[in-house]
This record gives sequence, structure tokens and C-alpha cells, in this order.
Amino acid sequence: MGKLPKEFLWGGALAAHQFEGGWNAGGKGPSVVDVMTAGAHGLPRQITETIEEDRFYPNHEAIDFYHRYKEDIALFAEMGLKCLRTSIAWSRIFPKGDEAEPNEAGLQFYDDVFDELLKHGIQPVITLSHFEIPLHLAKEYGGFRNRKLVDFFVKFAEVCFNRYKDKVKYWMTFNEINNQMDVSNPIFLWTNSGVKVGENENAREVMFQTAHHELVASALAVAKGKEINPEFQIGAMVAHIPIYPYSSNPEDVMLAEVLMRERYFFPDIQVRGYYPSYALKEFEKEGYNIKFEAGDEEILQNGTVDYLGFSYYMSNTVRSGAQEKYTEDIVNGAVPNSVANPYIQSSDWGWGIDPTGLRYTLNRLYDRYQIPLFIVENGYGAVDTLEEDGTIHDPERIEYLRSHIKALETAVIEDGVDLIGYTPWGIIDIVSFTTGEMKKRYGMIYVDRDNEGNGTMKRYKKDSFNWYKKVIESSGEEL
Ligand code: P53
Repeated sequence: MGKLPKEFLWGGALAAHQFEGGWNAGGKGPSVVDVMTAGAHGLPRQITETIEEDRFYPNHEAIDFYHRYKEDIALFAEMGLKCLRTSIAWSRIFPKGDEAEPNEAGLQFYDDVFDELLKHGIQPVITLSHFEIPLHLAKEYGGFRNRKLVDFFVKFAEVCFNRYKDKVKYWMTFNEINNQMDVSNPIFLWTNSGVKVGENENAREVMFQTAHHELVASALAVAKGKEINPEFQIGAMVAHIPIYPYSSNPEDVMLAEVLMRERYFFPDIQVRGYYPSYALKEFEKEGYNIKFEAGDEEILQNGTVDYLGFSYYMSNTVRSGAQEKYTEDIVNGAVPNSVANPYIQSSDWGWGIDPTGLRYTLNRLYDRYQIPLFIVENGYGAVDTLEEDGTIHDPERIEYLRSHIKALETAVIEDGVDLIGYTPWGIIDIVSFTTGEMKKRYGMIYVDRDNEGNGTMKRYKKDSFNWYKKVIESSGEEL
């Protein structure tokens, strides 16, 4: 089939709050995830008002990378990673979010981590906001529903861009900025934006106002970043779950087409620089009063992104009328009228395994946007067993990754998609975002820690560790 280019960025992906720990070390302030308890598949995490003494908050200690980063980075280097995608915890840099000056200890921590990575030839790929908005900004200002957050975010971005301008080239503004379009689960608006919806409010209207502020903040940050270092590549980042029609019935096809706007809304604006007509029609039809300020259109136009980063885990399938007529086929937790796809198997957490969907996604996104793409998350969350001899056999994870790498190679080599790199999610076991569990593991490195926070924290290589190392060494030929 040919080869991926030499400069292809093989890596791994993480997010500060899910692995760093040290939640109040070095002057860090609490973030919106520091008040989230643990849940399970089908059992939502709770958002508590304050940090309660007798509750367990899995992100507080996470896997304690904060104190073990040298050991962990040495393992990443042994695997041969060319880049590591992670995020900067906003509340390490601005503990409350609205201070005049940044926290030097927080800035120094990322200098140390980036230096350690660069020493091993691993380039940091950085998300500015990955679900870790300072809690104070959520509580005192109402999060991104408040326009003031635009200034706080841009200031945070500017401080990071200036400080790390010679250490980081690839940036992303907001992680999975589109998750919050699912207003049925409060954790998405909370973690994306620090927003809670009141009982008498229209959640979708609140979401669009919040989104507008974030889109403006993202565009301003992009423009600022390019001023600071024109070599920067600054991207958007969305969760991309393609929506398939259940059948060739034109009603199913049209339903899938309309629902795909839930996936395209954010990148349409971040890539093209203006609101798509379907969104403006929805505001008009629903009577949403979304406040735009004078100059916003220009800001959006002047802050378009250089590339589109996205996560890909699974696909969704929708059937017209499923909600009324085919209720037995309904799968929950996804867009309305979602049904099980008879051609696709699911993981234990109900995430459908669909490698062809990745090739399909790469083609659709590249056709629509014509800018480079970056797969910044993909992976398989599963239970792993640490054997007595210290080994962990994870053939299902290897199979998942192998089939998805094959799909991306086909998209690049045969379809001509411009793809910057591939950073599988949770290169080392971390706290699951949606459930707060440790037992939903993605890593190629096992961490001895359980759902309740017990364990030695010792690191072990899984079978997938050596497998991925070979994949990288052979530029993706040896799968
Ligand atoms: P966990 C939904 C669909 C796809 C990706 O998730 C998603 C979500 C949840 O919004 O989130 C990303 O740990 C997210 C990561 C997260 C990862 O997927 O729940 O960017 O922070 O850990 C995997 O299995």
C-alpha cells in the first residue's frame, strides 16, 4: 500500500486533569473536574457544590504524573513516541482564572515537562482547554455563558503562547468543543464551559450563547498566537462520531444528514470563519436570542484554524421514527433515534467498534474543509488484568488500534487525505472522563490503581506497548 511520510506524528494523547494529579500542588486552584465524583457505565458522575471531605474525587490524585513525569516520559520515549498530546491545566497558570498575573510555579511545571519531552525527542502537542476551567470562573461568572470569559481565556492563551513559543508548535484551543451540543447530560456543558443550566432556561439556547463566546475566544487566541509565532499551527478539536442512516430509506438518509450538523457546527465556524446557514435558520425558527457584538463577524473570519484535530472512537446509526416505532432497537446516550447497527460490535461500555468509520470520517472532513487533519484521540477502553508475572495481555486493544491504523493509512495513501499524525488516547492508563473510573483502561502502559484509589501506582508495560513501538519504528508498515 506504500508508506506514511517520515514526518508523520505518531504519538499518544492525554489530558492534564485525567493523569497529572497534584490537583492543589504548586499553587494550582480547583477546576470544574475537581468537584466531579466517580460514576460507572450507566451511572453518571456527580458535580458537587464544594469539595466534600468524605467524597472520592478520582482526578485529584489521578496517576500522579505530577510527581512521576520523568519516569513516565522515559517510558514514552522507549515506545518511540514522536509527539505527546496533552493539555495545560488552566488553573495551574491562573488558579482562579481572573488574576492579573500568572502563577509562576504552574508555568515552571510545564517548562519542566516540555523540556523533559524535548530531551527525548518528543514534541509536545498542546490543548489549551481540556475540560479544566478554573472552578472560580464557573461559580462566580457562570462560565462561558459570560462574555468576560473571552478575555480570561485569551489572556491565558497569550501567556502560554509567549512562554512556550520555542517549545510547542502544534496547539488546539478547546478540546471536543462540540460535546456540549448534547445538553441531555449536564457534564458536557459543565466540563466544556463551566456552565450550568437553570430550570427555566432553554438549554439549547444557553448552549449556543456559550458556544458563541468560545468561538470568539478561540478565534482571538488563534490570531494572537500567529502574531506571537507565525510558525505556530493552531487547530480546532472536535469529537467526531459519524452518524449513519440505518437504511437506504431516504427518510433515514435525510435524518442522518440533518443530525450531522451536530458534528459540523463548530468546525464549520472555526475552519470557514462564519456561521453556517442551517444554524442561523435554527436561531430564527426557535426564536433564540444569541447576542453577537459588533466586530464578532470579523473576529471569526480572522481567527480560522490551521488544521482540524478530532477524536474518533465510534459511529452512530439513526433510524427515522425509531423513537416511536422501533423502541426496542433504541440505544441511549447518543443523538435521538439512534439504533444499534447490526454490522457493528460494541465495547463493554457500549462504544461501537468501526474502523471503516475512521476512513469515512477522514474523507468527509477533508472533502468539507480542505485543511490538514490530525487524529488526536482514538482508542479502546477495556478492563485489563495484571498477571502474577507482571504482564498484561491486551489483544483486543491491539486489534482495535491495528484496524484503525489500517483505515487511516488507506485514507492517506489511497484517498490522498492530508493527515498530520495519530495520537491514540490514554497512552498510559488514566481516569476515564465520562465515568471517572480507572478500570476503563486505554493505555499501553498499565497503572496499578483501582476505582477507589487503591494501588501502588506502579507502571507495567502491556503487550500493546511493544506492538505500538514496532508500528512506529516501521512507519506503520508492521501492524
Ligand atoms: P472516556 C464522547 C465520545 C467520544 C469522546 O472517554 C469523548 C466523549 C465524551 O465526551 O471524550 C473524549 O474516558 C475526551 C477524553 C476522554 C476520552 O474521550 O469516558 O476528549 O477526555 O477521556 C475517552 O472513556
